[in-house]
Amino acid sequence: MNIKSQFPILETEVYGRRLVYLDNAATTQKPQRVIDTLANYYLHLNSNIHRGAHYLAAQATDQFEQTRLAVQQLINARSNKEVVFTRGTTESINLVASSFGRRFIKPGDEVIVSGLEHHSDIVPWQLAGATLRVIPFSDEGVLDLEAYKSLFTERTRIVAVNHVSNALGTINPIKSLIDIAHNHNVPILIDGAQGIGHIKVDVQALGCDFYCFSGHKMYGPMGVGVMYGREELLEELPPYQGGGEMIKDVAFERTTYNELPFKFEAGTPSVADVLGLKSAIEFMQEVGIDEIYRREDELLKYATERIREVEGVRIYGEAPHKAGVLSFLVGESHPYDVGTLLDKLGVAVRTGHHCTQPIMDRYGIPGTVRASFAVYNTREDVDAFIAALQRIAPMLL
Ligand code: C6P
Repeated sequence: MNIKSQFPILETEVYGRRLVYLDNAATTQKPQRVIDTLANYYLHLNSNIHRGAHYLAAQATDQFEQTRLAVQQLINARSNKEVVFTRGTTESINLVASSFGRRFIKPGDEVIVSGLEHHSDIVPWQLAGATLRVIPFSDEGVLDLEAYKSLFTERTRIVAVNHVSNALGTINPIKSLIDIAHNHNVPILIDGAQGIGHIKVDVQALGCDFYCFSGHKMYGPMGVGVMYGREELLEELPPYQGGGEMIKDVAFERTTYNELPFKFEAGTPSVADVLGLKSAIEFMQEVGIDEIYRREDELLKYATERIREVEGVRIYGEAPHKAGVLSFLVGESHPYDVGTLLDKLGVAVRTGHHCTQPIMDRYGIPGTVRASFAVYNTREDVDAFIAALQRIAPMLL
């Protein structure tokens, strides 16, 4: 199967060179079928869902709910009531932190997060009024599980950790993290933004209470994400936002709420993007999630080996179990300079703190240059990236 040819944007030329797109942890590109689904929606289906008594509304509603079933199947959720559509991981975590927080977090209560979290799995818990207790990590980027066990107190209300670090690439041992939390009778949220597009996720086998992710990091559109929550817990939580769709009856004296998952889906959703997510899931399943992992793992190993040939390069994140993220610096140069020069040679990477300032503080650096892989990347992409780096590194040392 030719995977790359399904992504029209990868034919783009930048500064007269073939684009080498290695910024996949920021967002993946979209296959033609996802683009077609978006166009088809606005050409033939556009209508508001769950409300209209007309043909278009019925069709759009049906496809919207079919996507919920596709997500349920993808992550092996027990029920489709456990799949809540949001705008992305950020909104999914804010939903849980706000709603869970209102129900369970009092001033002085604690939330355990890891030192590897993205800001969107730190700030929402601070907004919820929690005191954060932080799982430390080693120089290689591996979480300290013994230290984790010692962080639980009688005030711990929830644990929130990511599946894969967007800055270092560490694949965290989430099954162990989940089991340890449950041994302490504490629920756990997994930020799956960098997990779901690369690794098989089975929420029942994992036993996690919440799993959050974004469509745009798994070949789907921007503007759609998922908050998976265990049904019993979701039943206990108050709604996040108020408005249309999330209610059963509204009166000025008292309002009752809709059943799951609609209780958490106030207002008109991004219907086209949700439908696009279904096409993205179909793409992933056609390639096979294990095959996606295998290809990216091979590329990561190849790129890691090759980048060591470049003088002055220091890698950040050398955990034994890593996803396709390669963070590095060149000598004492600023990551932004490296990124800008790579861009001029047609290579797209991300530079900066990657919304993980505590990680950068841990290493005492302002940021890194980050190359990140997706299933359509090839060894030729890695070769072009390394050749570009070989060219610019001597200018920066
Ligand atoms: N990381 C990156 O370049 P949103 O923006 O809501 O789709 O995802 C937020 C988010 C949450 N958790 C993790 C682990 C993430 O990596 C991200 C997004 C992008 O690394 C943009 S900062």
